[in-house]
Formats: sequence, C-alpha cells, structure tokens
Amino acid sequence: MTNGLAEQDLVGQRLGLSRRAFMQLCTGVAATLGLGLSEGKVIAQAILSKRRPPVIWLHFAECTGCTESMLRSEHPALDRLLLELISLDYHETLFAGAGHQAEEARDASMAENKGKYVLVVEGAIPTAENGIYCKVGGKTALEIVRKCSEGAAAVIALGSCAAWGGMPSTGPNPTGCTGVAEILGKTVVNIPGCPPNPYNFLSTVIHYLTYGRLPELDAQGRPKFAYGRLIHENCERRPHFDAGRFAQQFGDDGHRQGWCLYKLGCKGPETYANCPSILFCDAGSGSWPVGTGHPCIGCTEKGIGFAKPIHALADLKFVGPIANSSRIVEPQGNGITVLTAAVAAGVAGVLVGAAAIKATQLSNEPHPEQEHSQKEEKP
Ligand code: FSX
Ligand code: SF4
Ligand code: F3S
Repeated sequence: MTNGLAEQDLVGQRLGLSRRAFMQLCTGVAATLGLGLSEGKVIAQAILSKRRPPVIWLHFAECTGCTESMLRSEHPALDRLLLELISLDYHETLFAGAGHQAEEARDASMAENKGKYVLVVEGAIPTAENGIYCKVGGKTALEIVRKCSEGAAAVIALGSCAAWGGMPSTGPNPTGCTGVAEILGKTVVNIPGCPPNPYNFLSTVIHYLTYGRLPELDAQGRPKFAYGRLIHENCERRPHFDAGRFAQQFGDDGHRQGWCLYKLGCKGPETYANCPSILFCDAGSGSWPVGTGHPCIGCTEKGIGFAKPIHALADLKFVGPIANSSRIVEPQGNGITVLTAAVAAGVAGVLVGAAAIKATQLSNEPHPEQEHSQKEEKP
C-alpha cells in the first residue's frame, strides 16, 4: 500500500497532479467510460504499473486542430498526461527531429514493436490519382497509412477527417479524401469531432491500457461510451425545445435568453456525441458549441457535418424524454412480458403523441413569449 501511495506521488509529480487529483482523474475516466466508480482504482493501478504502449501518430489532410485541442487542455495538462501514458515514438507536430532522422525512428519503433504499437491517424486520406495530393517524405498518405497499419495492434482515427473524410471530403471533393477505415478495410476506432474531444481519446487509450482491449464500438466504429447518445438528449437548452421556445435569428431575444437553437440549424437532434456532458477546454459549464450560442453543426456525424447546409433543419431522430429524466418504466429481467409489452405500447403511444406535439411546437409561428417580447422591443 505504501508503495502504491509512493507510486501515485511519483506519477502525480510527473503529471503535475496531487495524489487526490490523480485519483479524481481516474474516477472521472471510469465515469466517462460508463464504468462503476470503483473501476477508478483499477485504472489508477494500470496507469501506475503497466508498460506504456508505443504510439505512432500520423498527420495527413487536416488542420492539426486535433493535436492542438489536446495540447490546450489544462486540468490536468492533457499533453503531459498523454505523454506519461503512452510512449510517443513518432509525431510530426511534436517531434524535435525532422526528415530522414524522424522517419528512421518511426520505422525502427514499428519493427521493434511489431504487433504491439497503436497507430493514431489524424487527417483524411486523399485517394484520387493514386493519392498524389498528400505526400510526406515522397510517399503518399495512402502508402504510409497502409504500411504503418500492417504491424499495429490497434488503429485509432482521431478527428472527423480521419474517421470519415471530414472537412477535406466536402463536395465536390476533388482529391478523393476519405477516412482510414475505408482504406484499410479493418476495424478502426473512430473518434470523430472537428476537433474531437481530447477526453474521449484519452479515455479510449486508458481503456486499452487498463483492459488490454478496445472499448465497445457502434456500427460506425465509434466508442459507445462517447457516441451512444444524441446531443439533443443531454442539451441544457432541451427544456426550451420541449416548451417550443426557439431563437429565430442570431441575436434576437430568444437567442439572448438561451432558447433552443433548432431553428437556426442546430444538428443536435441527429448528431451522436457527448459534447454537452463532457464539455471542452476545462472552462466550466457552457463551454461547448451550443452552450456558447452556436448551433451544433454535427461535426461528429458522417453525412451531417460538412455535408448538410448549416442552416438546414435537423431530422428529429428521437422525441422521447431527455436522458436524465426519470424513466416511466425501469427494465426488469431479460424477457418481454405481456405487461412490459403493454407498457411499451403505451410508451410508444406517448412518443407518437410527443411527435405530434413536436410538430405543433415546430411550426413557424414564434413562441407567444417571444412574440410578446419582440413586439415590446419594436420602437
Ligand atoms: Fe480534421 Fe484534425 Fe477538424 Fe482539424 O487533425 S477533424 S480539420 S480539427 O485537425 O483532422
Ligand atoms: Fe439543444 Fe440543439 Fe436540441 Fe435545441 S435542437 S435542444 S439547441 S441540441
Ligand atoms: Fe461538433 Fe456539435 Fe459537438 S458541432 S463539437 S458535435 S456540439
């Protein structure tokens, strides 16, 4: 135990964290992963005792915002934390070395750690004309990503660009930019977002380090712990949506009062991500796009972000109660009984009813409160 505490102090010193803050971080990661809080201790033990996995980190067609956002988090300093968790053997933005020297270090690490290293890819892969639109050291991104993935134990596509093409793949996409999974044709962990939330990446790495396997993924290769819920289910403006209070224009009375941004094109109802719960930049409540008054553009969602016009209305995928509402019926056992089926039918009825109410709420008429305040504002 004494040794454990000493180790925690050591890690804390390296990370710039007190032992208490280190344990809070591990518990926080356990909560983000949807695990019991007691798993925090298991995670802490893994961080303290396991060998740091070697990581090869590539950059292709992108803005480097994914790395930048990681380096800008402060509590704890995520860059320090990551560098303590992984052995970063190649990273073009952070490497002091350059040119052949850096490439040799990458190749040596891949050979030495064959079957053990994690490959992280930032940026889309241009495929048109055999990939000539993105070259590093005379080789195309296509060649590099194929070569580097061969001996990788796991491949993580960080950011929307690497996950499915992101902004560089916006139509007409003359360079044929696409995501890593499409090129490799094998399991790739996609952590989309432009930029992605650094804590989702961190939690994925810690999951891998602690349990020796990747977290559970959805059909699009995204970790379910981070992309299992629609933004609309956890948004702090959701009560305004439910009450039919919408900002109609940027800067209008409703916008200033924090009303729902659906009519300004918010894609929260069709975008899966944990932005409203996990927030950005350690800046406290409201530090996420919708919190600052900008509609979500669906940056994590293939076919929505950089594809659907910003002002187009979102499809409403879910009209049920918000995620933190108490449930009408708690699930009991595995089988569906006549009673639960009947209750489910009742709930379905509620949902259909909710859809009808929603259709009324979403009419183009301003909310009475807004109409009232707008009338008052006119000279
Ligand atoms: Fe893309 Fe990341 Fe957006 Fe930028 O590396 S997801 S353009 S934040 O930088 O890839
Ligand atoms: Fe929040 Fe957007 Fe949903 Fe409105 S439409 S509740 S702003 S996620
Ligand atoms: Fe992106 Fe929407 Fe989150 S724009 S950062 S998915 S709130």
